[in-house]
Amino acid sequence: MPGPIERYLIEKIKTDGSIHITLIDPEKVSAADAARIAENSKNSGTTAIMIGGSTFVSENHLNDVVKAIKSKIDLPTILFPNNVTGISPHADAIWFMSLLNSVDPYFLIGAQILGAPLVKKYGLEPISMGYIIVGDGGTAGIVGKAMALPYNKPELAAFHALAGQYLGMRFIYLEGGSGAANPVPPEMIRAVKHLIDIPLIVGGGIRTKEQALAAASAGADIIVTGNVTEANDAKQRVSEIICAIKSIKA
Ligand code: 1GP
Repeated sequence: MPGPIERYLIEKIKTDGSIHITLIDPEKVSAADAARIAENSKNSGTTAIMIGGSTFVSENHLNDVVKAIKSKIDLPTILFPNNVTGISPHADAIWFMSLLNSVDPYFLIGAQILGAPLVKKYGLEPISMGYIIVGDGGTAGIVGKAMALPYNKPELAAFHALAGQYLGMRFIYLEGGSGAANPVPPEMIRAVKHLIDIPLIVGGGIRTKEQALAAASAGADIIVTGNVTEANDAKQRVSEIICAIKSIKA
């Protein structure tokens, strides 16, 4: 049964069309900076805050970051773990994810087996998600030992996504890699969306309203931005991105 955070996301997608989620990488920011970024993003109209990063390992700092964010804003906090060290008892929910194109069983099911009892103990809401790394894959691709799917093979991404749906996953995430030179191309988003019936998350390298609009128009239900949210002119750029994706439904 979907929990309250999942129902909130689905409801938002229903009313707004495409929605935006802010990703905060605890490795890159202090707890105070994370809280400031989250507050600015909330003011710009973001829907939720995701917390995680590919090479992040300090559980203490993760706890501080989540607590600081929660003390400032009331948006849902969703963990985006790279490993079992990415689990904090202070968050609301966790993407309970499997890296579908990893060649290492640890990232397919090993970390999940170790993490599941912690998720239960902490009372976190698990939201099942199939994670697919595409393009050059960036750090996430290297750490997760993914066979990154080339941008010119959209059908491969679609087959992975459909397999995830058939395995019971309730969201699919197409990941271009944080800071990717080129975001996931609209043709790939379209091909995946055409085959699946569950919400599609797209992130990695989205820096402009034009890129966000292209992704949302191609079928992305959730647009994730990380780097842009930490930029000096973040307030304006995140607001523009959110306005752009909302304009599709309007
Ligand atoms: C990375 O998809 C996210 O996991 C966000 O990427 O930092 O490039 O926005 P950016």
